[in-house]
Parts: sequence; structure tokens; C-alpha cells
Amino acid sequence: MSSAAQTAMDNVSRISDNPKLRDLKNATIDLTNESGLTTDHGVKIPDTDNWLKVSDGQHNGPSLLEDQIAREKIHRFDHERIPERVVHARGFGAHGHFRALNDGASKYTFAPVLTDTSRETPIFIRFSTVAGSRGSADTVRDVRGFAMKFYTPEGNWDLVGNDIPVFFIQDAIKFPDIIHAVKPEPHNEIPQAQSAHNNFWDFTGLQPESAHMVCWVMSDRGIPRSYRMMQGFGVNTYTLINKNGERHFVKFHMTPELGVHSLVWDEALKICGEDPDFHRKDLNEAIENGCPPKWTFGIQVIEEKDEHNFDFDILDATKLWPEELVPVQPIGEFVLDRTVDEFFPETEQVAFCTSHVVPGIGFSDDPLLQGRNFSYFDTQISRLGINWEQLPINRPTCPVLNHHRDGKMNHHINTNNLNYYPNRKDVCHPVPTSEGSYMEFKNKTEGMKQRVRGAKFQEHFNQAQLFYNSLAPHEKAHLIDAMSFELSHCDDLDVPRTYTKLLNNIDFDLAKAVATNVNGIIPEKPARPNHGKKSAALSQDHFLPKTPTIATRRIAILIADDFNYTDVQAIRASLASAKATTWIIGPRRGDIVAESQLGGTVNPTITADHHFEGQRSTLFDAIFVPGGAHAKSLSKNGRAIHWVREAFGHCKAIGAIGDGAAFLKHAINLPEVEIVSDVSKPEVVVSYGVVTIGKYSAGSAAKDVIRLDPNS
Ligand code: HDE
Repeated sequence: MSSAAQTAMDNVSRISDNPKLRDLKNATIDLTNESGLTTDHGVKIPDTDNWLKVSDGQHNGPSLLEDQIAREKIHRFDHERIPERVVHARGFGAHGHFRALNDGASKYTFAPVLTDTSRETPIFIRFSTVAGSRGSADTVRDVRGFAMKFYTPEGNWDLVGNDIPVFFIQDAIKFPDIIHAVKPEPHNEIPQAQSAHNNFWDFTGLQPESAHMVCWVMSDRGIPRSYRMMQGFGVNTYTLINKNGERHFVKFHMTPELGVHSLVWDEALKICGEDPDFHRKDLNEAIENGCPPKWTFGIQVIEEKDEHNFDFDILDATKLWPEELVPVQPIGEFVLDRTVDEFFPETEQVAFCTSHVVPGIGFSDDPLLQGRNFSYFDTQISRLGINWEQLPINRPTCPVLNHHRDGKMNHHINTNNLNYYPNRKDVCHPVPTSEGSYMEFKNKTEGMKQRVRGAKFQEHFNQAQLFYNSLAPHEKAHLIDAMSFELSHCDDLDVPRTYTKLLNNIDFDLAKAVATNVNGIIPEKPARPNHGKKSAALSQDHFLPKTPTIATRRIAILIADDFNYTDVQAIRASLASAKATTWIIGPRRGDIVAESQLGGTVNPTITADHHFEGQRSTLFDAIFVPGGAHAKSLSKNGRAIHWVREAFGHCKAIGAIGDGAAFLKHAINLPEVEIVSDVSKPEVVVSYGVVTIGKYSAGSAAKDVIRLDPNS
């Protein structure tokens, strides 16, 4: 069976297993084998290219407004756009499924989605950037949204999270302020999808509760390599309720199987121009190549009696729960294994609500969550209309039975005469029931009505310090560079001054380094002592994949005419078996002729996927240069040399064999980088991520080269 036929069959079986995909099938129209174009009212039309006109056949007269076919086409087009999301406008989604791994959560919740190991729950996830418009670039520095919809038989559960575990503000009433501050400035709508401007740093400089989150966004977390390599966090504190009626506080964690990886800033900047859809393509490519991304789903749990036993308030979303104090318990896993059929009806129209929980899961008094529970439903009304939950991507897979009626774009027809409760026919109408219903947890609250925040909400720097202390040296350097880049873009000098003053509360060296770079206030002594504590799970280094893998990594093979054909075939086969993808890059897009092979009369050719200028090194994870006489022409080609130098500068793995290594030596040209180009030497040398071998027998050397993880 061809692989396309196999994929089609896999899709069919996946759809029949997945209640949400089956449901979506009912809303799907396949136009491929249809003929006869029609209007929206179903009448066939003979011509969609010419407006009805007065004409003698030779000359055009006036176009007639009477043409209902042309009018309909234009009307439909005029109204194609809906308001983009007020935040998280640019996003990309995929379907998948979730499974509870064990009954570890049953101590805390009776929700079957988290406890029933025999159940496979369909999910849809939308990843997003926050600040940019729908058409902005994927690789900007920003927080990433990680919004999950679980279609459970008990109703939809929306877990609307981010790739960073804390937030900028403590109280939902500040949300319009932080978003106005980060979005383009109001007078000129500049800059797009950037926090590097006066207003963002002005606001956060005056709002010390943002300090912790600002450190996360300025760290490598703000520029992920891929959606597939991001952690996800529910951020807010939710609650779980078990069958004994006991309540626990909980935070949700999603940990990617591939580890947590980032771009470097120079790459991220360049990719914004070279391929603004980099993350979208990456997710599609992995799913379509049969490498569905997978995450472990974990919970951190705090007993009610321990709520006040921490030096931070566990309901403050600017604080995380250090894993040393509250370990993450893995309870489930999920994969994304199906791309969408059409972007707008699925990814654009999907709408999440933090208030959508299922029995066994509840809220807490986290003041950010309380506000979110109001905001999401509200925003869907302005974006999609009051009947947004009837849209195919949003509707639950279980029955929706109630007396809500009407509103714009209602799609339901109820065949009864009673749309209220109580009514005279209770028995055969949906009535409130306690069986399987959502019951609020009964907890006692008391206090004065006042506009305040709790006492522990007043401390803002301990965890920012903890985060900074926990970073590896290269991560600290990246954070300093990022803050320096951003504050350098603030042309009002008061802004970097205020911010660098605030930074001295986090760390003296950090404040000094950034202030020196951006003409800020260089401190003479720390504003407060550094407590010196660290938490291992705050560094990305903590999340390397359990088994090193190069699956789904993109490897460029650089060749020119007279390359060694056997080398290329061997490395491609090895990489394919490791599920990495390979791309041939050459001096032109088209056939590149290999040097003659032993015993062959015709030189083989390989078709290059791209010209050196057509795709840059930034779009790949590693480079390989085969042996062969092509090394001479590569060494004279500025673009080929730039490819290697740029990849080396971005710390990517670079491999070469024989004469290919001689080209690397010429291109990199640094005495400290050891490169074996002597074709009589069989040993593999690894130096600064450059892996070379002189002499080899096809296949064995290739295996040595590809065993290296590009991130190691
Ligand atoms: Fe959101 N947020 N948010 N947010 N948020 C929205 O809802 C809001 C917050 C997050 O892919 C909006 O449907 C308030 C934290 C994601 O469709 C809006 C507050 C976290 C998405 C809204 C927050 C998020 C949104 C805009 C402070 C991480 C994209 C469009 C109280 C846990 C969802 C929409 C998607 C979207 C409000 C804070 C994550 C306006 C008021 C904290 C991933 O309702």
C-alpha cells in the first residue's frame, strides 16, 4: 500500500475512533468530486467571471446592479473577516487526544477525564503569540498561548494556559492596562508584535508585580524553537474535588516529550523575515510526517489545610509553586496527531472559556482567574456572537439540553412548545438534576467588601530572584542580552532608567550589566540581598528529552556539482531512520551532478530542494557536508560559506566527511575548532559542535555523525 493510501486509512480509523472528529465530519463538505457551481441559495450558475452588463458584444456598457449572482459574491467577500482576538490573535491549532496514565488523580478528583485510564478524550489545542496581530510573525519574543479544549462526555473542559507558569499581573482589573501597554502604541500603531518599546517597559517598570514574568519572557522561553518543544502551564490555581467531597488546590503542567528548546535571538529575528510561518509549518510538518508531538500532563497539588503555609500566596498568579516544595505528579499524556481541514472554521473560530470546567474540577479565589472567568465568554460574544458554542469546533460531543434560545445565528430547531422551567411537562423535558451535575464546592467565606490585595501579594521579587538564580550561565547571558535589546528600543531615557533601578531588586549583577548596556542607572550596591536559592525546574536544561532524539529535526545537506553521491545517500538513509528530515541545498534549485562513482558510466544527480539563497541556515537544526570534489567550488561560494558560518554562530551541529570537512575548515577558519579533513584518518572529531571524519566507510560514519543531538 502506498504511504498516501496508508495515511488516508489511518485518518479514517482515527476519525471513527474520535467522537469529536466524527462530529466535525457532519459539518465537513468535500468539494473535490463535485461539479456545477451554485449560489448560496443553491441555484446553479453558468458564469462566475463576468458581471451582467449592457453590451453589444463588442463594447462594454454599464454593469447592472440587478446581477444578484455578482452581488452575492461581493457581499460574501466583503464580510469574510471577523474581529481578531483582542490578545492571542495569531495562533495555530491541531486535533489530538488525551489519556489518563494512571489513577493518581483519583485521590483528588472524580473527573473521569483525569482518572479513567480506559478513556481517550478528544482534544483541540491552539498555540498563539499574545501581542501581534493575526498576520504577524511566529518567532517574535512573546509569551505563547497553550489553550486546550477537552471534549468529554461530561461537557467541554477548557484549560487556557501559556508556555510560562506565571503572569504579569495579580488582579484581572489590570489586564486592559498591561495589554494596552504591550500592544502597539496608540498614536502611531508602532511597533507590531514587539514588547521593545516605551509603553511596555514604562508600565512594567512602575508595576513591580510584573518583574517575575518579565524575566521569563526575556529568557529563552520567549523565543521557543517549536510549539512542540514548549512546556505548558495552566498558570492559575484551580481546585480538584474528590468523591469524598474534599477539595485540593491544583496547578496543571504540560511537559513536552522532545524537551524544552529555544531559538537564539539572532535566529528568531531572521526567521521573522525569512519564514514568518515557521512555527505553523513546523507543527504541520511533524504531524504530517508521522511524528505527532506528545506531552506528559502533570498536577501540583496542595491540601486545603496547607493553603497558608508558604511564604507566597498560592492564589497569586505572579508566583509559581517551586517543584522542590510541591512536586509535579504525572497523571496523563496527550498527542496532537491531526492537522485541521480548514483554518477559519477550526483554528479561528475555536473559542475558549476558563469558566468551562467539568464536574470534579473547580476554581479558586485567585483574583486573576475570577476575572478571566468573566472575560472569555464576553469576548466570544463580540468575536463570534452569542451562539458561538453551536459552531462545529466548539460544540460539545455530549447533548446540550436547555432553554437558552434565539440570538443571532442560532442553528438549533427545538421541536417543543416549552422554553422555560418549571413547566407543566417536567417529566419529558430537561430538568435540573443532581445526577452527574456540576456542584459548587461548599466553602465558607467571610470578610469585608473592600478593594484590596492580600498581604503576601505585596512581595514581588523573591521568585524573580529564584528564577534568575536558577538559570544556566548561557541562559543568564541571553536574558541580559534580551533586556538590553528591548530597553535600547525605548527612546524615552526615563524608561530604561526606571527599569534598571527596579532590576537591582532582582540581582545586582543583572542590573549592572543591563544598565551599562542601555544607559540605565548603574547600581553601586544591591537594593536587597540575593537569597541565593535555586529551583532546578526553572532552567530549560532540566527538560532535555529522556532519550536523546533527532526525530523531526531538519537537516540541510549542502552540495555543489561533483559531490559524493554515496555520502549523501548514506546520510539520508541514516537520518530518515532516525525520523529526521533532510533537505538538499545547492547552488541552484534543480539537478546537481555528482562526481563519477566507482564503475559508473553516468554521473548520478540529486535534485536540490533549494538554492543557497532560497532557504537560510536559520531554518534548519543542523548541516551536513558530504565529501567530494564539490568542496572546491563550495569554498569559493560566499553564500555557502555564509551558510556554515551562520549555523556555527547559532551553535548548530555541523557534520562533514572527507573533502567536505576541508570546506568547513576553510569556512569556519578558527584555530580553536579542530576539524579532520585528512581523508586517511578514520577517527571522528567533535569540536564546538562540528563533527568531522576524514576516512569512512559509507553508512558507519553517517551513523556516528547523526547520533549527536543538535542541542547537545
Ligand atoms: Fe487570556 N484572554 N486573559 N490569559 N488568554 C484571551 O479570550 C484575559 C491570561 C490566554 O487560543 C481572550 O478568546 C484576562 C492568563 C490564551 O483562543 C480574552 C486575563 C493566561 C488565550 C482574555 C487574561 C491567558 C487568551 C482574547 C487576566 C494564561 C488565547 C480572545 C485576568 C494562563 C485563547 C479570547 C485562544 C485569550 C482575557 C490572562 C491565556 C480577552 C482578562 C493568565 C492562551 O478574553
